[in-house]
This record gives sequence, C-alpha cells and structure tokens, in this order.
Amino acid sequence: MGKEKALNIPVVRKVLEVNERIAEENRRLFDEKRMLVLNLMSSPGAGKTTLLETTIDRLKDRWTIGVIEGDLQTTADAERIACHGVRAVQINTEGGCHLDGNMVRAALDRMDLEGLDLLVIENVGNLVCPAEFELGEHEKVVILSVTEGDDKPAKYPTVFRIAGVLLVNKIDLLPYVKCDVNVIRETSLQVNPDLRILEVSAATGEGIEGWIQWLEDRLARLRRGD
Ligand SMILES: Nc1nc2c(ncn2[C@@H]2O[C@H](COP(=O)(O)OP(=O)(O)OP(=O)(O)O)[C@@H](O)[C@H]2O)c(=O)[nH]1
Ligand SMILES: [Mg+2]
Repeated sequence: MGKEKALNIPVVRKVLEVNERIAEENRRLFDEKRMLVLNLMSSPGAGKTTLLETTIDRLKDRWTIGVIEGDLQTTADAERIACHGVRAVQINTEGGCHLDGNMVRAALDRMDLEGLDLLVIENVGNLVCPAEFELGEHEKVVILSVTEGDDKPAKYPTVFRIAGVLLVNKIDLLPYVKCDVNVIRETSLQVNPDLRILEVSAATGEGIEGWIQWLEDRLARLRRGD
C-alpha cells in the first residue's frame, strides 16, 4: 500500500509539470498578442455561458472577443456564443473533467488571434478538477450561483483559493433560495483574502456593470505592463 502511494505521487507531479510548461508557452503567446485571457470555472449550470453572452453583448462594439468552449461533448455552448458574432472554438474533452494546457494550445491553432482584446476559456463544468490545471491564463474567474448553496467555498476551497475573481451569480433568485451571500463572502475570503467578489445576475444584467468595469481595469493594467 505504502509502495503504491510512493509510485503514484511522482507520476501525478510529472503530468502537472508538463502541463505547466505548455501553459507557460500559451501565456507567452497571450502576452505577445497583448490580449487578456480568462479561465472561467464553475459547477455545471452555474451560468458560465450566460455570463459570456451578457458580457459579449456589452463589450462587442468596443472590444474584439474570442471564446474557447470546453465541454465533455456537444458544440452547444460554442454555437450559443457564435450567435453573438464573436470568434468561438469548441474543445470536446470526450469525457475528460477539465481542460489542460495542451488542449488550449490545439484550440489556439484553430482561432484567429489577431487583434483580440479578450479571450475567455470556458472550462468544463466542474468545481474541482479544473483548479489543478493551468492553461496560461492571466486570471482565473470562478462563478458560484446562489442555487448551489452558501457552503460551497468551505466544501470546495481550492478553486476559491486560486481565483482572482468570484462572481456570485443568479442573485435574481435570492428571494426563492436559502442562501446567505455574506456566508459565501466570509468563507471564500477566509481561504483567499485577496479575492474580488462581485454579485451578478447574468440573466437579468443586475450587477454586470461592476464586472465590465473589472474587465476594463484588468485589460488596462495588462497593457500598461502592471
Ligand atoms: N435565474 C437565472 N438563471 C440563470 C442565470 N444565469 C444562468 N442562468 C440559467 O442557468 C442555466 C445554466 O446556464 P449556463 O449559462 O448554460 O450555465 P453553464 O455554467 O455554462 O453550464 P455548463 O456549460 O453546462 O457547465 C440556464 O438555464 C440559464 O438560463 C441567472 O443569473 N439567473
Ligand atoms: Mg456552458
């Protein structure tokens, strides 16, 4: 038993190290192109694609936007995004529970990166595994919808620890669900005191201005080289 553990650990480390190297190459390309790249993570159905649709509609007259859609199967999300008139590429993981640097690199070969201001990578719906794999992004954004419950940052702390921004989504449903946003704030700040927390409804647009402002500030910082 002890021997099995000793053999397994180096293999996992090696996979992560190889991934980190590829992610660094992706990051160099993103920096060269001076575009902001986000890794968008959440449980299935928390509202990643809806948030993207709302964000694109607010920004597309001013920004050139691309989206890489990660999914187990189907091209449904990429089709939803393409309807909004931006560049979209789908990655199907064929059952894999997260994206990795290599999958993103392959997707980049299929996307015109020229002139992009923002590239968002929608990860596979999963609150656990995507947190382990760097893609080369500048920021990790996690969405937690109020229908999932306020205990999630305590139960699944890793993704909240590594994210730069937490979007608490579906706040339009707060009158109907048992969820205390203050508990979400307190427990996620315990694992990550620097976490920026924004309350939004991707469906109604409530709170979206704060998110758009964060995006504008972050792109400006990137282009200033901060
Ligand atoms: N009421 C309400 N519903 C929302 C909101 N955001 C998303 N939804 C709904 O939640 C469901 C899932 O939304 P998606 O945007 O597809 O979620 P997702 O995270 O992209 O899902 P996967 O890609 O399958 O992981 C849809 O029925 C949306 O209409 C919101 O702010 N309020
Ligand atoms: Mg989606």
